[in-house]
Amino acid sequence: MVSTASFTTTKSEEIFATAQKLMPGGVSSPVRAFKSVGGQPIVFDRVKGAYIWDVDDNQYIDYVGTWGPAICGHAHPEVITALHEALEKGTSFGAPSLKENILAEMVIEAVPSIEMVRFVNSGTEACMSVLRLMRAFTGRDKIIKFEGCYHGHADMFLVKAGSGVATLGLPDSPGVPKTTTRDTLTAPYNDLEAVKALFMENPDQIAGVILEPVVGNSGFVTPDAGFLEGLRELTKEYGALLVFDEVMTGFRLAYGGAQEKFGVTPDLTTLGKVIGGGLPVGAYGGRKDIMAMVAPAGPMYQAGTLSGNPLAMTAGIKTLELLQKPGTYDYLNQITQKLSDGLIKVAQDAGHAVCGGHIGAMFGLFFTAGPVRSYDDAKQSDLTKFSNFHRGMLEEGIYLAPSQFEAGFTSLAHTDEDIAKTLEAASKVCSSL
Ligand code: KE4
Repeated sequence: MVSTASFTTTKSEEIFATAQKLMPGGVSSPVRAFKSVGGQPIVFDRVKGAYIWDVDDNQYIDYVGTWGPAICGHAHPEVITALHEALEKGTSFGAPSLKENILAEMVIEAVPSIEMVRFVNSGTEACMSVLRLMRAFTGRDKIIKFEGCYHGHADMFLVKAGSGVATLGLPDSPGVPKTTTRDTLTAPYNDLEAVKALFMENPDQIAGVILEPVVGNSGFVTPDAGFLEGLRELTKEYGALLVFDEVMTGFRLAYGGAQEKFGVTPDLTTLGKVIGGGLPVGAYGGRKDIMAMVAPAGPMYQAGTLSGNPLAMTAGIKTLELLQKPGTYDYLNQITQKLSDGLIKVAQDAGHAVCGGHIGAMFGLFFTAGPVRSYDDAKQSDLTKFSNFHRGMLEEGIYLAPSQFEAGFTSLAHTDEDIAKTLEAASKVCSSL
């Protein structure tokens, strides 16, 4: 274990001790509790650019980026200014606003599959709504998801889910009736044969297939060549819908997300994180003929008090405007490649078995020789070594996602100097793992 004498977390410990009396596990979302990496969760005070400061005034280079939204860097001045202006007009109308049209046009313009979009308040809401839409449009009840993929915490998705469910090693969640997960079929990621078998075993019963086109919730796992294309063909062949959950990958792998990157267009897409620019936003969208089912245009009901609120729309609009600037994704790819290649090299140079990689502004690594093609592979990696690596990097001022079953995120604010500092820290930590 690496320890740096100057690193103290006194105030974090005090605040977190109180938090545990007030909120389950002391957190508003389980993965923040550091359960799988151990040690004292850090309580943070402020963020700016590529950095985050805790309540003990320790500064870290941040590769969590509030789990994806901070792709332009935290508290970007242009986002903050736009929000100040929007605030003068109030926080929520609960009625149509021009800002919804503007963000909707930007999303439709950017994402190949989206001809029409509905805004909601989180990725969970987006995924649970798109599931209802898949079933409404096809009249079929069953869905296929992949082991280790996470689509938010709605009941029907809590089957072999990734992210916090995997992090906490939960055998799925109590409180989810068997009747709600009876129609959720699962297959190993990258296993087209398993998907084909499910279609053959459940003829005319499967509404669709939903997946993370690049997985972030089993750790970073990429689709084999032909996997996404194969799913596109299988769903067409069996009259089912293909849904890309791009809550994490949307606007991060490319401006048009994974579907632009890989050239595979699903029928429906879910979004979140980046399109809210740090405020609560989710969205689902796709083919017009399908979206026409959504109330009040059609009979499928879905609603939300704060959906499309002008503050969240403002942050999303400004964030996407910043991402539209020429060279954005070349820069993100370049610095993330330098980081990812560098981390793997320093770990290997220190004698550790390691694999990983990046796409766009998303990266990950596993302490195993690999390859890691599925959740089962990910679970075989050295989780203890990851925990010690995480803690060591934290004490060196580098904040990585506190779970092996998460991905890492860079931003336009991360510089070559930040990457160099990160690799220097990683070299020191890996030599003492
Ligand atoms: P939210 O409800 O957390 O906004 O989105 C759910 C969701 C849906 N789909 C994908 C691919 C996602 O990654 C997520 C949420 N991601 C996690 C991190 N892996 C959010 C962090 C957390 O749960 O605290």
